[in-house]
Amino acid sequence: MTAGRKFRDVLARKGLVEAMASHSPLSAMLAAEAGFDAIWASGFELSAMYGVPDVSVVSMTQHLDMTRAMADRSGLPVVADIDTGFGNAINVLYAVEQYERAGAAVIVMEDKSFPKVTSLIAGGRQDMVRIEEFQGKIEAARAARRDPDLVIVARTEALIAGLGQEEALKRARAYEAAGADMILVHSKQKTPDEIEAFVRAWDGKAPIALVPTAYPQMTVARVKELKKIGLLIWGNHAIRASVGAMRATFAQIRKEGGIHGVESQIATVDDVFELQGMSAVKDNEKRFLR
Ligand code: SPV
Ligand code: MG
Repeated sequence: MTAGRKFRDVLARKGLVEAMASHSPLSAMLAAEAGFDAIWASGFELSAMYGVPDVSVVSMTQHLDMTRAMADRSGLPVVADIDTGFGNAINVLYAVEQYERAGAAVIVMEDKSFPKVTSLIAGGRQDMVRIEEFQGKIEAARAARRDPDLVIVARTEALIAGLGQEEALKRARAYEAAGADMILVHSKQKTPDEIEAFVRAWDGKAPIALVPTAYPQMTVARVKELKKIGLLIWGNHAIRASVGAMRATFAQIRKEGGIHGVESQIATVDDVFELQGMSAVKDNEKRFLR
């Protein structure tokens, strides 16, 4: 079964796919262990992992390699955040071919111009491409997929750019007309109002994807009440959890002059061995090493 088919099956069965952000194969494995349906191969998380801003600095190759490794290790469908598609429609043709081969189930492409600026930053430059240009990019994505089940998500940044609901709806309708399977609408409002108004006004057939980072009051239960949502992305909680945990641990070791105090608070070495599959290594040593 292809990755895209697997994603579509979960969507059909559950009505809502819940994806957790990841920046590494290990974080993707932990998301799978926690019971999420899919992995969000977040550009923000990977950029942060490299210690650089999410402004098209991380290359397609870096993100693609991580997508492949996360799909391989987690076994979950991966929702690949390909930002602007790394250029124009010609770049999109190449990118989609590569991401499908890397095992991505879903491709999310946003209607900002390359190089992009991260969406949630206060006062960020949020330059958009023309609607017709983005329709060409969606058509290129559709033309490049070999598997008809690979899900193409068009993400509009109209609300992020402050262009308002009418522009967001106009773009979403145009992107659905160009063949997008799903529409992601992003907002940085501190409450769900803006997004809920959009969802109520949405008159298309395509399900909506949300990333409620800025408006954490949006729970799974509330999303289900909205009916039209097909994909819920917890956008950056793997990297933020890591930053918090590492900071606290490092500070405590410095303060206490040793590692004795943190011992009971962090994962055991055996726990990490288990994640790495060391028990299988031991079994295989018995079987094959002579
Ligand atoms: C990401 O996680 O890379 C996203 C979501 O695109 S956001 O950072 O909120 O734009
Ligand atoms: Mg992103």
